[in-house]
Amino acid sequence: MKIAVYPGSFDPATYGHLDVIRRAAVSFDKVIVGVLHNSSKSPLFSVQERVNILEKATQDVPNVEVKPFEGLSVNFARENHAQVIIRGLRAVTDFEYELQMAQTNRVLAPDVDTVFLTTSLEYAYLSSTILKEVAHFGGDLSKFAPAEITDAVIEKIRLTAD
Ligand code: COD
Repeated sequence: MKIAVYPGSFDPATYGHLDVIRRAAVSFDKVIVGVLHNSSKSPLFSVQERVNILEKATQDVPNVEVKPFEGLSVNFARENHAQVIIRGLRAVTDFEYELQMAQTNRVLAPDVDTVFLTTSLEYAYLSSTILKEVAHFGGDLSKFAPAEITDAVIEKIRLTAD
C-alpha cells in the first residue's frame, strides 16, 4: 500500500492545499494530511480547528485522512507507515526552502522520500498568509478557499478583534 503524508500548517487550508491533496489522492492509496501543532507560532486557528476544517473540505475523498502532529515530519511519516512526504511547489521562492527541508528529511530518514507536486497555475500566487491578509482588510475571498473556510476566517477575525 502506497501511503503519503502531506504535512503543513494549513492555517487555514486554501484551494492550493486542497488541489494538492486531491491530486495526491489520485496517485497514492492513502494520503494522511498532517496538521502541525506548532507551539512557537500563534496561528489564527487551533490545531483541532484546522483539522476539522480540512476533514470537512476533503470528506468526499475517501482515501484522505487528517491528523494533528507534533515534532518532525519524518517521524509523523514513519508513525503512519508512509513512504512519501508530499509538498507543494509554487515558485522559485518555495524551492530553496523545500529543497533544504527535503534533503534534511532524507538525512534523517533515508526510507522516506519527498514528492513535490507543482501548483496548479490558478493557485500559484495563493497562500494562507495572503488569504488572511485580504480577510483582515475585508476583501473578496471567494477565489482563495471554499465558503465554509472563508466564513470561518471572517468569524475568527471578528472574534479576535473584539
Ligand atoms: N499551491 C501548491 N502548493 C501549496 C500552495 C499552493 N497555492 N500553498 C501552499 N502549498 C504547499 C506549500 O508549499 C507546502 O509544501 C504545503 O503546501 C503546506 O504549506 P503550509 O504553508 O500550510 O505549511 P508549511 O510550509 O508552513 O509547513 C511546514 C511544515 C509543518 C511541514 C514544516 O515546518 C515541518 O515539517 N515542521 C516539522 C519539523 C520538521 O520536520 N522540520 C523539517 C526538518 S528541517
